[in-house]
Amino acid sequence: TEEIQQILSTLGIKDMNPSYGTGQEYGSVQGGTQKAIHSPIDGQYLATVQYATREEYDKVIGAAQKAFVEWRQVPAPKRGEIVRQIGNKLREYKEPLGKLVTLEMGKIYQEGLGEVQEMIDICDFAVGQSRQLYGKTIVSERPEHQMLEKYQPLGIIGIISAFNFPVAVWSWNAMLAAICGDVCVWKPSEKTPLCAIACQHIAAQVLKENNLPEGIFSFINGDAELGKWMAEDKRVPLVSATGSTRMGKSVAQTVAGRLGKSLLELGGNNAIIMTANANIEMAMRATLFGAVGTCGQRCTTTRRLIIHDSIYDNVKDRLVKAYGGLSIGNPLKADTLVGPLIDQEAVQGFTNALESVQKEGGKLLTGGDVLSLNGLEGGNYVQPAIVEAENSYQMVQEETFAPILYLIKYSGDVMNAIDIQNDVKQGLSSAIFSDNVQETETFLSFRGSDCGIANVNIGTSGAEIGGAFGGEKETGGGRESGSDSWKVYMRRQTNTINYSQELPLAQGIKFDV
Ligand code: UN1
Repeated sequence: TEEIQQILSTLGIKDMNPSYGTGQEYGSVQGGTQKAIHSPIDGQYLATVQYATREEYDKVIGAAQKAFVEWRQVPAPKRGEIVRQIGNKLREYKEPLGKLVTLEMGKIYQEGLGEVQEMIDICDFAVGQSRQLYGKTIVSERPEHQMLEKYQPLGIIGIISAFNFPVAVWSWNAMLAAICGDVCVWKPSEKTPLCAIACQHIAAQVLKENNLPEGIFSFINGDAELGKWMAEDKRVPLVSATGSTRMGKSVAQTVAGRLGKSLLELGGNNAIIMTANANIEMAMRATLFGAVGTCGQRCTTTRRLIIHDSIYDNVKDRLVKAYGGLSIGNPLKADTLVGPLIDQEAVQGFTNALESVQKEGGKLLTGGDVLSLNGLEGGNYVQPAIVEAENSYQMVQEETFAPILYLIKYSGDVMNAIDIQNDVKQGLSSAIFSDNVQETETFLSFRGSDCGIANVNIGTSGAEIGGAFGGEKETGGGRESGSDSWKVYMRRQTNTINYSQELPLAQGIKFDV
């Protein structure tokens, strides 16, 4: 608790009263449920936050609507300047914020810092993008006509984010939305509200320093009910939701019911293919990071390893050995590679999945224990597991948000491996390790990986922010972060301008009066 107090005060958060979260102008949150937050590291109490009531939610949306009218008038490069200042503050607060991520979410400190770095990077990206909200000019089929395409601000963007990337995913959405002229209302995961309070505080400080309304970036704590309010709310033209497929389906159906837009980045079931031509050394390192990094709680986590039969036993033995030497423990300690799971429910999910997959015929090769570590008895530690399995097993088809790696053997051609890789409901990230160009190009071709992310000789997780991030099938189809993802946050308009004195109709239609 002393540690958390120190971090919060370094971040300038004097009052842990969650009323802060919805912004000072709106008054305090008084009505809703209280929720105590405990660290997954050792179970220590961190703070208590309060959920907003429906009235308070409406107040925040009302203020966001007002802020939008002001913000959309600010020229996009000037909006970029605000995002630049946020990026600078994040640089300044990188260590305490990274540490807060570790304390509240449990990922190792290096990954906590890495997550803040993703925020800084997306700020830089958004600043550049703020001068590049390009539309096309289009030649008209009519004389002395001109056509063009414009991107206009959309309005309020609802952001629903997950516990596993408690700060970065907000920034991917919020920084792009901001340069597009939109305002954001953020519903962070119930499991990581403190990280959200810290980010909100940083954004609010910058707004205040620039005399801008705080409704440009808002946040509200709440549970699934709050998510439902947002999904149903016509005042929120776009809802961007990151998390489980179950949550995404419910949000998408509700948003679609009012013909709103949703941007979905949901579950993955990511595989690495290791062919007979793989550089095994590299593939092993990528697999380890992908499978046990963040304790298996990335949506890009490597969950399946599809290995050619000629190298299968070799890879299996080496992996089992490497798993034996993993340093599991306090994520704040420099030599720890695997921290805790987020909560006891996740630990239960891990053990249940292992039990089920063994009933289906899976063979547990290593790991699977629930650990009680000295001095960290209240933490949620597990021994990452490797299971020999078939792709068709029901458990292998599911995304279990925990460190379980399934080994699947294939034989013959690379197409056999690709078919296995694609034979799941999800379609987020995928990778192949091979030094054979026929194999790698096939993997990247129309009959190759069906995922939103397909990599060669690097693993499934740890994507750079410059690319569009997201996936196909039950992953939801949305793309966040880099490339042209910004377009989702704008409404697109086609303009036809006639600078002649005639009124020729399209398609040569005659309609003379
Ligand atoms: C997520 O798990 O929701 O590619 C995001 C990665 C990170 C982002 C993961 N850059 O693993």
